[in-house]
Amino acid sequence: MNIRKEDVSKAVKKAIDEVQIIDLHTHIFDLRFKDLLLWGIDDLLTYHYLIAEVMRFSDMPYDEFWKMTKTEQANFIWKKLFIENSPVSEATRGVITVLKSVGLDPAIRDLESYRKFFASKKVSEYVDLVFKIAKIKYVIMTNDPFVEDERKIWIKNEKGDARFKSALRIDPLLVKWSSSYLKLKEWGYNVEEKLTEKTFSEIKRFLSEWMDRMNPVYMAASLPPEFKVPADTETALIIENAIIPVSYERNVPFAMMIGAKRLSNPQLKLAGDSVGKADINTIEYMARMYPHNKFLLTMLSKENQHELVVAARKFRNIHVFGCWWFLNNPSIVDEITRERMEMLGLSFTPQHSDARVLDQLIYKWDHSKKVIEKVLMDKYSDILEDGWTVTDDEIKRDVEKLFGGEFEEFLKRKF
Ligand code: FIX
Ligand code: ZN
Repeated sequence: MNIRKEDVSKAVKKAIDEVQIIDLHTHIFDLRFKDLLLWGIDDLLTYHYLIAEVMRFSDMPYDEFWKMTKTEQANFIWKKLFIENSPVSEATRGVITVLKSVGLDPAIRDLESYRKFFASKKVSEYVDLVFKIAKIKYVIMTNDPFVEDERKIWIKNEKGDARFKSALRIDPLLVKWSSSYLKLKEWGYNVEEKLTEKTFSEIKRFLSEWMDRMNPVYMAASLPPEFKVPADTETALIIENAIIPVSYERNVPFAMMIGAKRLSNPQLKLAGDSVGKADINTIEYMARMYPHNKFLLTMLSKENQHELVVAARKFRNIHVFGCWWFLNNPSIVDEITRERMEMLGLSFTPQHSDARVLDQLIYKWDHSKKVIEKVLMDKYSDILEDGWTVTDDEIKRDVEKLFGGEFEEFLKRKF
């Protein structure tokens, strides 16, 4: 039934409330990976976003911070960011949203009682609870075969949890070839540092074998602002001679996450990465040169967003996803989502969570959904104003596309 103009907000809210989300990019793991799955209050508080924030309120030497245990770090962060200051940043607000959503009272501000709550939970039940609260259909993990703790679990070939799909992460191949080739050699691949035809074909064999093992939804790499293809660099040569052909042959898209400036402040370790503007020409070159390949794309710099959307308009083999990392703040998600919808309609995925801690699925989706809801309401209102009509089913269809449906369609397409 057609929706009246005054009921559109209610209908959008309902559809967004009910949608089962496909989370395209996370750093969480299923239970096979044991301690690699982070969850609970201490992991929430020691999230690297909060480590970067807490150091701004302190002159503690970095080393001293890193020497503390996880509990001590969490105590320090709680005191500084939640007690001595109000938690108004997006990442601190996230902790409050999680506490409330799992039934705890943020107003009591009692870290020890929160700890008791999490200590009483069984992780398997907690996974179910978080998926239920956040309304997640499935998440896509980040799976790097160069990480020993992960690799040894994949080698066992145990059956996983269908709600956790994999993504074959290949940063080491692309950005650290001078050490990664030694690992490949150790694992029995006949490669040398010099990028010969034989080496490319062995890299392809490596990728294919890991695809057989992981059945990944896509291959992915996080790339620096200087990322450039074509170029006479190891990164560009490996992409054009190994990644692109395997990606095509296996119909597994290549996800490029571009603009991460690693270890800008090395003292902050994982929290020390920064952002830089990248060159959109590389993306257009790849989409144009390899029209039968599929690319998933997200860029970290706000300054790249407009040109990325334009590139996606020109090349249907690009699927834009997520407001990544420093962009995952309500004001920026609002602006970028409007920009994308105005130029791409519903042919993009507005958000992924990038959750590193299981519980973050709750807040990252809660906050993003509120923003996407507003954008969508405005867009429907504009067309209804001009005489268009929409039904509940159409709104539901559109919302499902934005929260993973269109991504799945993109995966099915063959260009
Ligand atoms: O490269 C990536 O996948 C980044 O998203 C992360 O490594 C980053 O540290 C992060 O957590 C961003 O949200
Ligand atoms: Zn990530």
